[in-house]
Order: sequence, then structure tokens, then C-alpha cells
Amino acid sequence: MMNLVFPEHFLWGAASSGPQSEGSFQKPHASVMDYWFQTRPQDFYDGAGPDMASDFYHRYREDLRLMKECGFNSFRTSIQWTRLIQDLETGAPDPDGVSFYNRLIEEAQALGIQLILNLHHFDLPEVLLEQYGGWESRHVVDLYVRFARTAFTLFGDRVSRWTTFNEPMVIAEAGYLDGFHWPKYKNRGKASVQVMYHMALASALAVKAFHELVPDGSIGIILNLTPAYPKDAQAEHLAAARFVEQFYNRFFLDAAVKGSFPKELLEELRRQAVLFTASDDDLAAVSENTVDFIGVNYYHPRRVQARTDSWQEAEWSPNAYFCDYEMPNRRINPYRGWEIYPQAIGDIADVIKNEYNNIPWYLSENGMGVEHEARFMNEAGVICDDYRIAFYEEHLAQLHQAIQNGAACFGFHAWTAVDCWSWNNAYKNRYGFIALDRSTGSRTIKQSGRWFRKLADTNTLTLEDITL
Ligand code: BGP
Repeated sequence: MMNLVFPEHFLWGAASSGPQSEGSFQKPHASVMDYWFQTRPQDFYDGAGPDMASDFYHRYREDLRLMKECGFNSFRTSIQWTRLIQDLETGAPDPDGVSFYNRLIEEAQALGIQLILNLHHFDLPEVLLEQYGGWESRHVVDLYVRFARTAFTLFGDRVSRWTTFNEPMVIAEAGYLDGFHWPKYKNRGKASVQVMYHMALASALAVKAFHELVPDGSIGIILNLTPAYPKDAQAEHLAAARFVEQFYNRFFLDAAVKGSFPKELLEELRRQAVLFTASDDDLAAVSENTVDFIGVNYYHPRRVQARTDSWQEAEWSPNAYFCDYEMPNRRINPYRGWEIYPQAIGDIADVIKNEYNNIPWYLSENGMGVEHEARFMNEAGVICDDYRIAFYEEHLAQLHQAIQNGAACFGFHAWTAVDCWSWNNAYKNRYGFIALDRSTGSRTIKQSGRWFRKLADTNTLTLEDITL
């Protein structure tokens, strides 16, 4: 048996997001996700949409209490732009939205759960996509900053830790390159680069507003820093992995922490005539307004190789530089199709420590989605998800090692608390510590939730069986 003790005041909890949990009740606007579901419900597993999600809008009290029972000292969710803001041009708030988030904050405070509030979780107001072209538009950056200012002004007195975006890369990748999130474009390379730049700028301008309005708080950005591992050490595969690392990871990481963009990548984008358009003032804002901390979402590694065919599309795309590599004998979560590779946490931690000035960070999402979990229910009605406990144990052991090696990591958030809705997969794969019965709305803590309670209460990971 081995006991791994985590640093004092470590954050223990989970993350969720407004669009995946609240339901669309009372919102003054539709997000791109709401609109996607209204337009193409057949894209979603079992036809389940964000309209109902997990009904957190009505059940937040019960859900927070269950989180407390699972030992949470912290919880991240996102404020929906489409709920908080009534007038998207001026940033004037919607009274019902204000009241909901106030009640949520009060309840979390009463329970001693520190809320981390995120501002954007893939959920742009749809009308801004229609009217302006969404994140391709510089005007939308200003509108986002107005929304951010409203949120900081209303809630910054009680919530001190914020994040500007969750996984902005996914918005470009899934929406503009690979076609699996609305607006489902494929290989619109030049547009994707502009979208990425505008989100990096929006984040910097929100950081600036935050530091003015909430001087005692701290603000970060949540990035999916999925490491890119080459197939082998051949030069062409190394080059493919290097490109992927720069485009998919370092673009946002450099902008957020260093206030600049990777030089080699910018040169390539310029050569290809797809570099973003930016004013000097805006570039100065990026350089002057870096984040206080990073949230790292980690689920799986990315294994890449040089392209095995020649790129045929007319338009430039990052997909021209690499293709995915299926490593033989990799461990896989068959439900989500993602490789399981906890060691990547150490690699991410080393990059942050050695190349990003050891900026404080926390593991802001990590988890395992599993289908048909009801088959693991015992007679008492509890889902015995020992596979999830084993998954977390392995990842936490790596995280603990990284901290021993000097990583400035201040917390661990699982994905997720109560089973929640997901983008394409809706309720197919369940991730929560708390099971949701969609037919009755009832919630039941899973075995992993009990396990997490002990972990959080003792600040110690106890490993019975050491196979690491
Ligand atoms: C992350 C997102 C989350 C969540 C999670 C699980 O990328 O930030 O919102 O959805 O992935 O992935 P999925 O729901 O696609 O299985």
C-alpha cells in the first residue's frame, strides 16, 4: 500500500459547463449548440439536446449538495453568454440570468465550495455567427469583452477565480477544420487561423478587464494541451509532431502565458498566406495581458505521423501536415475511442515547468466516459464504476509525481460531477461521479463519488495495488 499526499489547499472537485448542464430554460438567446440541435437533432445520440441537459438550472441546489457529499472543495462551471446577456451589443444583463448565477454563487458559498467561473465553453450566441461570422469577426471580440465585463462587475465580488475560455482550440478544430461541431466547416484553414487569433485576443482583453475590475482575483484560460507524440524518430514524423504541437497546443499557450505566438508557426502561416489579420494595438494587448494561471484539460495523447497520402484539398489546412497514427497495442477506452496514457501528464507538467516559467496550473478536466453504466448497478442502486476509480488513480499518481518533480499544480478537477450532456454524443458516454437517471431526473452517487470523498477529505491518494 502507498499513500500519496497532495499539497495543502489542493483543489478537489470537478468541472462542468453551462450548456452541458443547465438546460435552455429562460435563456434570452440560443447558442450555436442550441441552434445546431434545433436544426439537426439527428446529429445527437438518442436525439438528446442541450434544451434539457441535466436541468441544472432547476436542480443546482441538489447537485451542489451532492458534490459536497463527494468531498468537493471546488467546482467549475461556465456562465452562458446566452443566458447572462440580454443585449448582446451593449452587454446589458438579463435579470433572470443574473438571478440564476447569483443564486448559484450563494449556494456554493454556503456549502464552502469554491466556484471557478468560465466565460466561454463552445457556446457562442448563434445570432453572432449569423450576423457577423462569429469568431472570424473582430466585432465579436468586443462583444465578448462586454459580456466579460458585465460578468466580472456582477459576480467578481464573490468569485475570485475565473477563466476566459475552455479549449478554444476545439472551436477552431471542430467547427472550422474537422466538421464535427457547428458550423461544421471542413478545412477552412485560413478562417480557422483568424478564429484562433480572435479568441486569443478576446481572452487577453478579458484578462485586462478582469485585472481592472477584480484586482484581488486571478484569471486563467483552460487549454487542452494534448501532447503530440511522433510515430517514431524519423525526421518526417518528428516534423509532423512538431507542427501539430505548435498549431494545436502552443498557439494558445504562448499567447496566454508569453503574450506572443510561436515564431516558427507564424512564419509558416505567412509563407502560406494564411496569417491572421491583426492591428498593432491588439497585438500589444495580447502581449501585455497574460494569464495568472492555466487550466489543463487532459484526456488522451495524440499520436501523429507524416501524411501517408498527398494533400488534395484546394485550401490550406493544418491537416495537410500530418495524419493520426494508430499505435499498435495502445490502451483504449472503447466507448470514447480515446487512448489511455496517464504518463502524458508528466510530459505536460515538464513543458509548463521548463518552457512556461513554471506558471501555476491545475488539471482542470480528466475523465473516462463509459456507455450503459446501468449494467454496473448493484442491488442498492449504486453504480460500481471501479474502472473509473482505476483510471483516476493512475492519472493522479502521475500528477503527484509531477508535483514531486516541481510542477506548480494546485488542483485536480474531474470531468464531471453529475452525468452531463455532451456535444455529439449527448448522453451516450457517462463521466460523472453522480449518475443521472434521465427518465426521472434522479441523481445517485456512484462508487467513484464515495472514493473521491475519501481522497478529498484526506488529501491523500491511497493505492492498494501498486502497478505503476
Ligand atoms: C472536453 C470538453 C468537455 C467535455 C469533455 C468530454 O473536451 O471540454 O466539455 O465534453 O471533453 O468529452 P466528450 O463529451 O466529447 O466525450
